[in-house]
Amino acid sequence: MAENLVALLARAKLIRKDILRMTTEAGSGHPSSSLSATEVVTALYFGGFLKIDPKKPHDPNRDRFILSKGHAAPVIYAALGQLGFFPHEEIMTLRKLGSPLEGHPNMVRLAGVEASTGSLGQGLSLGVGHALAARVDKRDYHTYVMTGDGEIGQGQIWEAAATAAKYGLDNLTLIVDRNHYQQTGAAEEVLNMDPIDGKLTAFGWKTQIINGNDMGEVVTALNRAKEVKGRPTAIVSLTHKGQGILKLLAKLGDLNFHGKPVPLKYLDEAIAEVDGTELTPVTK
Ligand SMILES: Cc1ncc(C[n+]2csc(CCOP(=O)(O)OP(=O)(O)O)c2C)c(N)n1
Ligand SMILES: [Mg+2]
Repeated sequence: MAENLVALLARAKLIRKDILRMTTEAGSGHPSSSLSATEVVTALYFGGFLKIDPKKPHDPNRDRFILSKGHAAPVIYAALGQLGFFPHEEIMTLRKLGSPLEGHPNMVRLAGVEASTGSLGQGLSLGVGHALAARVDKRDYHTYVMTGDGEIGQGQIWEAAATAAKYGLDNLTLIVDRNHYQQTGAAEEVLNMDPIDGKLTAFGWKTQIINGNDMGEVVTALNRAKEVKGRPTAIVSLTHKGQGILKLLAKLGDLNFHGKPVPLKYLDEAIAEVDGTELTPVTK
């Protein structure tokens, strides 16, 4: 059942806290990349957009979400765990030997994961494949793909973008998580892909630019995306890497915080920031 806006905002907090706890427990992983994507992932999984059923994870009619920026796996593990695709407490096994919650999503090990990603640049091609398959099989499922803003420097993204436009894949939606950073620094300094919406428009896509950390804007954009006919649609989702714990990241002096878990001694502070509550000062 689709959650309303108030419930989605509360859900996003639960997702963020799961992301923080599981990566700190693992001692590795990519919380900041997961936190920027939280509103979009929350809206997709809990806002009534993805028609999926944890009891029938391989239903041929299910909608697909492909996390092309696979290093943000904790955000989908949090969503899948909260939906009951696996026992929720297993999120704490992230990256442990034998756990199906691998550092990058593995579709063979975990039901609900649509694609094994992590080698950046491949997810949009996989999405084009699913969208074309839907047409061939006469099924009306929708395929969503999320890439990073650094990731779109990969050439394969643009082969897929051209192919999606060629076939007029209106059952495909790309979300670019425009958090302004990639692994080694500012995304536009490593390889400037601006204007992202202009490039996609030139390739034949319908585009929207939104504040991707505003749940209301995300829900509106996803609704609009479903209405587009005759061409694929993209949402350039302007976000903050580490959204939810930006005060802590500023204090730690690293607003990218790429591939770093929050150290255990800061975990309570991070969770309090997500909750919007102040930690009770420790009195001596
Ligand atoms: C093909 C490939 N090259 C390099 C990497 C290493 N790598 C992992 S995350 C990352 C940065 C990705 O940045 P972005 O797409 O902006 O995602 P963000 O973490 O900012 O959400 C890189 C280069 C990779 N996973 N795959
Ligand atoms: Mg980025």
